[in-house]
Amino acid sequence: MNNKIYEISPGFEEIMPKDYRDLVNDGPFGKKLGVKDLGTFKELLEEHPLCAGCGLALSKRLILASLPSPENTVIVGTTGCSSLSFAQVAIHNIHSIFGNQNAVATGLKRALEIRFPDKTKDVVAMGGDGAIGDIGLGMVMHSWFRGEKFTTIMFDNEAYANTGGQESGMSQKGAVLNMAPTGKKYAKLPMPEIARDAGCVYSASVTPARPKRLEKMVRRAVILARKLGPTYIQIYCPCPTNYKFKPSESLKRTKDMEKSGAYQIKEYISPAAEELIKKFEEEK
Ligand SMILES: Cc1ncc(C[n+]2csc(CCOP(=O)(O)OP(=O)(O)O)c2C)c(N)n1
Ligand code: SF4
Ligand SMILES: [Mg+2]
Repeated sequence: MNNKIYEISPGFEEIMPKDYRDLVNDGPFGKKLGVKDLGTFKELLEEHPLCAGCGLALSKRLILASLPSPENTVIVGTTGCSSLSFAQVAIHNIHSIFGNQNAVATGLKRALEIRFPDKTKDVVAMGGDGAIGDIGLGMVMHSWFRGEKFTTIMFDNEAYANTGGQESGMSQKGAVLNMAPTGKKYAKLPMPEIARDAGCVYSASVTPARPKRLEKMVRRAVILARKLGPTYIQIYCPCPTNYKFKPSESLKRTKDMEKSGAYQIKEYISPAAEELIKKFEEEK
């Protein structure tokens, strides 16, 4: 990754926060690292405002460390807890109004293709389960129907966390939240299957308890989107604040969710995507 875009203007070195100086001086740019080196560098700067133990923060760091070409990537975020830490992200990103991320990403990807015809520019739309699975679902699905070539990543904390804990379509049946006191009445939306059926050439679900798997999925999704069409990844992000468990128990909860089958790791790959994956993973 080229760190030119983050260089500190002469004369401002002293007043920039230490985290920022560390990032410029010792960051991952130009080195081929990955999730195994997480903790030795910062793509999501420290001092972000998410709660202690928030699964979004960990998942976001893992995603950022997994992007195949971060200096040529633009992230389109949207309203929700995840948007609160985009100011700390050292990769180009823009904010879109709640649920609009896939419409904005569509325009951006098309514009980048016209502006940089000889370069590969990756676009990744990211948002919560409310933004992607509920309120923005129409725009999400239509970007998939149209075959837009970018990746959509859902931070699935199974709630509208940022607004105090309403149930979402992605909450589990029976989930009780601050503003869903009688328990959710219907099942979690089958988003990986919906994505597959709506035209995503690659659709996967994973948790941050499996960083290597997550890394592989993000790389596959972004590279496949360049050539073939839309791709989707869903990541379970435990929310201790709304689900009322200790922040120190987030990873344990994630593993328990997997063990009980409440959260399943999935990967759907279209035949064309399978062929392409074989090619680029052999080359690698
Ligand atoms: C158009 C619009 N509708 C509703 C809201 C209020 N709102 C802000 S964040 C949010 C919930 C976000 O839930 P989710 O996408 O799951 O993200 P999380 O906060 O859980 O990470 C809602 C309903 C808004 N800001 N804009
Ligand atoms: S409310 Fe939940 S999702 Fe939002 S920052 Fe806190 S722990 Fe993370
Ligand atoms: Mg949510």
